[in-house]
Amino acid sequence: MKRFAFIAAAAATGAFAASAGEMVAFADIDTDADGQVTEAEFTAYKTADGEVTEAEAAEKFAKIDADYDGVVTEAELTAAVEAWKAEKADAEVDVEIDTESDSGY
Ligand SMILES: [Ca+2]
Ligand SMILES: [Ca+2]
Repeated sequence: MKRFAFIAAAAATGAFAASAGEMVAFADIDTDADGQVTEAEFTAYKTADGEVTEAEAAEKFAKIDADYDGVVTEAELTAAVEAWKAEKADAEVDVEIDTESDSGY
């Protein structure tokens, strides 16, 4: 029973870490607190847990840096997070629509 409790706790911690990763805090990424996130700061933040490679981080950074000036502002980050949320909401709606259309075939 103890072993089961430990596994459940570990799973819960993992789930929390995943959702915390999605709730991006600008200040956490902007390590020198100059109000701008450089690619180096972003890469260091994203690769810290070892789940994201430097190449993946660079790709994400390029997507967030909407005006391509090489730094991400808090506004750009917020916009990217909002876009991601909207995308996720759309995806959930699509799944529901797909499920219904599939039953029609
Ligand atoms: Ca910075
Ligand atoms: Ca920018």
